[in-house]
Formats: sequence, structure tokens, C-alpha cells
Amino acid sequence: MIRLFETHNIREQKELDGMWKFIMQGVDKEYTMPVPGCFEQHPDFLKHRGIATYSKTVYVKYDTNIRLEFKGVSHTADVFFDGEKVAHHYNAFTPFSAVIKDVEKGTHQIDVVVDNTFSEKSALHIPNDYYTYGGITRPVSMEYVGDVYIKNMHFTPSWNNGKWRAKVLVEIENLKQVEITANISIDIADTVSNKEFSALPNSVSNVEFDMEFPKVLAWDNKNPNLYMLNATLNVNNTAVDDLIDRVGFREVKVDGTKLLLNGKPVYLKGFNRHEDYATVGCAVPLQLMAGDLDLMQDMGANAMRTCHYPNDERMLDLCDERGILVWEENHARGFDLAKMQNPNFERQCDDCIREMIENHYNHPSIIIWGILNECASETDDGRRMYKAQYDRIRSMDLSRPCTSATCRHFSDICLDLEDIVSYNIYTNWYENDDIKERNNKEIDWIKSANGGNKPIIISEFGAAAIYGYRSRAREKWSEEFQADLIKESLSVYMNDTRISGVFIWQFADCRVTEEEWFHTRARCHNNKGIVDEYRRPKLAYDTVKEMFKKYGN
Ligand code: ADA
Repeated sequence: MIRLFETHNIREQKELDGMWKFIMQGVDKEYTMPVPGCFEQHPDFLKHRGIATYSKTVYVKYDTNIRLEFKGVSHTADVFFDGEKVAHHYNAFTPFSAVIKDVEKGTHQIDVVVDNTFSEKSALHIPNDYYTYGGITRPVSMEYVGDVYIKNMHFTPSWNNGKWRAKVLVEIENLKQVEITANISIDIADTVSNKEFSALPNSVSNVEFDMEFPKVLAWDNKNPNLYMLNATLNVNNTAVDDLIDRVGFREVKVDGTKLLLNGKPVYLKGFNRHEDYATVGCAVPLQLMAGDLDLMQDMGANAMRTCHYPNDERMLDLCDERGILVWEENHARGFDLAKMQNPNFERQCDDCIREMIENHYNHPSIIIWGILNECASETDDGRRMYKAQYDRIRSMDLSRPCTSATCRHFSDICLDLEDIVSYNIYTNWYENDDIKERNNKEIDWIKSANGGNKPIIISEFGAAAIYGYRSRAREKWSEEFQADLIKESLSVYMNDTRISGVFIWQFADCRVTEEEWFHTRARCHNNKGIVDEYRRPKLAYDTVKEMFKKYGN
């Protein structure tokens, strides 16, 4: 399943999920591997870093153009069609596609060379406090597209003088050397609009609609009203292509220290969630994604942070349906300046931001774009890169506030660049202090460092507990200690009117790389989950449930 709804009625789409042929460089054996999937789930590759080739033959029903879409390959992909290279992509967490023109009817072969090794070529996937898996880890599809087709569509709602309006921007690509006269028809919430346009040869055309919707119901975390948005492309009065998405009418704004959803202050009670599950790695199937949200909502959460990378779009679809408010961020965790100065870093970050926004723009659940978790925001060159990334986001989307989770306490020089100030704070885990006093010091400093008069979010706090380790001494690493710290922290943070939201670190235990992290991560896991990697609840589960229900709207 690619999305939680059909994205085409006219365009033919075939999902390529299933068993693919698999060979691993240096291993003299042929396997079949599930797609989506991580090759680490196979006993021969439990912690393997290498270069593998996935292969599949497909039958193309007509002489046509085909479009291959990969929702995620970890972490570098080179795609070949009948032996010809048609795509290269870096980063496990953003989609990419390839259009292959003039394909003959018949059987063809797709080969995907997948690389999950660490090297200087990979500035974002490095040994880290989460695991970089290997594989075609998200869904793959093959589509038949005509000489002109709909490449993308962005929906921007706004509330104007007591009514909802929306701009719809449709991107159409002409694959032919000749100009094509065409018509785009938009249908949403019983409102239809049409526009003629001319698709210039070998080019992408943009057609924009500005429409009014006097009767629609707003989307918010309590009433997540969704509408299907259908775009149909007509040539010579024949429907030749279409694209369907699902959208919501909502506005998110910052007003002084308040985060507003549809004009009303909203308090975020959230979790940080890695895409990681004990038996399937990062290739988390829909049923386990839904299960994670069931548990988060059972604990009273209304928000989720996609730490530290763009998420599988089916998770965002689930958040749209459930009214879960999402902070989605680009792929970055804990890069000091030296790592940020890797020659590939800036381009790889920019590609990730662009692909994240291009593909996830229409999700009403995404209310915040984040960048560069705990990177070198205390340095001048770091600031240059932070600014460039905020500029990139704002060049693509002015409808959402931006932020970055910092740990450069009392030294950050980038607070003026963001719309929301967010910080990760582990009082009484990494450093012992009075939680309330330490937080007051943090906020007092923020106000002195150009972070004043902005909403404040505590993007991470928490403690580790080994599942099943119970101790009447309630010492660190016990479930009791974790529950105590969560309770004390939430009673401070959720009672501080200067704070607009909290994200607990973290929802579930996740695997980390053995390289560089084994010594501070028992079991080679980050054990700060409120549930373990099998989603078995720790004592803190009921503490979170009690506290989230007690405080916050
Ligand atoms: C940082 C980081 C998280 C995780 C956390 C921890 O805040 O953003 O990814 O590593 O620390 O568990 O220490």
C-alpha cells in the first residue's frame, strides 16, 4: 500500500511490493527479499553494511512511458531499467521517481543497487543514536504516464474574512518535443474549476487555482475533517491523467508566544518517534504504524515529532485522519561543525528539505517544519547553514512555522532565525538539577538571546529504562526512575504557561549503531522509550497517560 487512499482513477498504477531477487556484494548466494523490507531482518545480514542488488521483472502492457516511484531506499539507490541507469538517490527518508520514455510492451527488468555503508559520501547517514538500515524500505510503484502528465499538486488553505479559501498549484510535465494544449480540472468539496493552458515542449507547466469554499469544515486535532482533491488533465476533451490527494482546511500561525491552530492557541502533548520496530527495522508496516498511534493516543498525545527525518507518508496519512499534529524535520541528528562541513552535507540537507516539502506539503497534520536537530548552532558557519535551510523552507512554504531542536544551551546564536524556539533538555538524566529552576534559567537565557516573544517547545526530555528492570531503589535505568522523572518533568513543563508544547523522548526504544554508540547505549538501543522496541509498556506508560490527561488542552 502506497497511501491510505487511491491517488489515481485514470492513471494506471501497479504496486511492486513483494519478493524481489537479492544478492549482496561479497556473498556467493542468491536470496529473495521482501519489499518493503530491511535486509537486516534476514539472519545472514543482521548488522550487515554493504551493497546489495534487488531485482524484479515487470510486464509493461502497452508501448508507453512509465514512471517508477520509490518511497524510500536506505540509504543510497541506483536504479537501472533493462540495464540502463535511470535514477540515483541519497537518503533513506524521502521519495524519488524516474520517468522512462517510450518503453515497449513486454517484459522488462528493474535492478536497484542499495548501499547502507558509511563513508564521507554519506554526510547524513552516519554512526548514530538510531540505526541506518539497508533495503528498499518503503513501497515502490510503477505507473503508465502519457506524453503529458500531472507531476505534482500543492494545496494551500487560508481563512479570509470568515471563509476558507485555497490555492491549488498543479505541475504538469510535457515529455514531447511539441507544444500540447490541455485543460486542468480541479474538483474538491463539491467545487469544480477548469483552466486551459499550453504545455510547452519538454517542460513543466504550473497552473494555479484560487478558490473559495464557504461550506467546508475546518481540520483540527479534535475534528480532522478531510476532503479529496481531484485534479484531472484533459487533452482534446479526453481525460488522459489524474492525481488525487487528501487535504484539510486549517491554518497554523505564530502570534507572539502562542502557537495558533485556526486562530486558537494549541498545546502540543507529543512523542518523538523513530521509524524502528524490533522485527522489521525501519520498514514499519501500516498495521504497526497504526498500533504506535493507538498507543500514543491511549496515553493522551495529540502530537508527534518525526525525529530525525521525514516519515513514511502512510504515517502522515494516519496523522491526517486522527488529528495528530506533526513536527516533521529534515534528516539530521547531532552534527558538530566538522560533520556539517562534510563537502556533501549542505547539498544532501537541501535535497532532503526540498523532497520533504515537495512530497508532504498537502498533509494538514504537518504544522511545523524542523531542521538540524542538535547541530552546530553555536557557530558562525553553522548559523550560515541554518539560515540557508530556513530560507529554503520559506522559499517553498510560508504556511507553516519553522524551528530546530537545539542543545546548545546558553550558546546558541540561531534563535533569531526560527519562528519557534525548541530545546532538548535532560535534567536529572545527563545533569542533576532542580527541574523547575533549570528550566527557568533556560527560558531566561532564551529571552536574552533573541529568542524572546516566540512560542517555546520542549522538543525532548526523558530518561532511559531497561524494560523489565524494576528496582525499589528507583535508581537510574530502572522503570521506576524513568516514571518518576517523566512525572516530575511534565508537572513542571505542562504547568509553565510560557511553553506551548512538549515531546517526550521517546515513544519506543530504538536500535542504534554499534559503531561509536555501544558504550553508552545498553543493548545497542536507545532505551528512553516509554515502550520497548516490541511496544511493551514500561511503568512510565501509565504515568504519561495520567499526566497528559491531567494537563494541557
Ligand atoms: C538528543 C538527540 C536524540 C537522542 C537523545 C538521547 O537529544 O536529539 O536523538 O540521542 O539526545 O537519548 O540522549
